[in-house]
Amino acid sequence: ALKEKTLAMIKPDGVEGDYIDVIKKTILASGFNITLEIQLQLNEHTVKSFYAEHASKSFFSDLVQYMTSGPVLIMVLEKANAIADWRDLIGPTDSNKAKATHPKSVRALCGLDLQRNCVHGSDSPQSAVREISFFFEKSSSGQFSISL
Ligand code: YYY
Ligand code: MG
Repeated sequence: ALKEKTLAMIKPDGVEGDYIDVIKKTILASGFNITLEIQLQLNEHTVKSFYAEHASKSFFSDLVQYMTSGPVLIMVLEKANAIADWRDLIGPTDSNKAKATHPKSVRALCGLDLQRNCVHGSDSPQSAVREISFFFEKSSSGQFSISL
C-alpha cells in the first residue's frame, strides 16, 4: 500500500509528564517511521493559526493558553494508512472517555482530561497536508526545515 504522512504532536502535558519516550516507542512498535521531529515552544499566534478551525469555540482561549504553557514535540509519521491509524492509536479526544472505552490508547495512557489530552493527530488527508506544511517546508535541495 502507498505510504502516507500525518502530523503528530506531543502536547505540553505529555512533554511535561515525561511521556516522550513511551509515546515514541508506541509509534515505532505500531509500524510508523518518524521522518521529522522538532521540539518547539509555540507562541499564541502560532497556536491560534494552527487551531483556526476552533476559533469560535468556547474552549478556544483555554486551548491557546494550554498549548503555549510549555514545549511540544512535533513529528511527521509515515506508513501506509498513517492518518487513520494514528487517530485510532491516540483514541478519543477526551482522555477520560479514552480511559473508559479505549484503555490501550495513547490518550488513555498519557492524557489527563478533555483539554490536556497529551497528543494531536491530523484528522484527514487535507489536514495532514496543511499541518505538515504548517510546520515544515521542503527546500529545492529536498531538505526539510522548520517553516515558522
Ligand atoms: O482532533 P482532536 O484533537 O481529537 O479534537 P478537536 O475537536 O479537533 O479539538 C482540538 C483540541 O481542543 C482537543 O484536542 C482538545 C481541545 N478541546 C477542548 O479543550 N474542549 C473541547 N470541548 C473540545 C476540544
Ligand atoms: Mg482535531
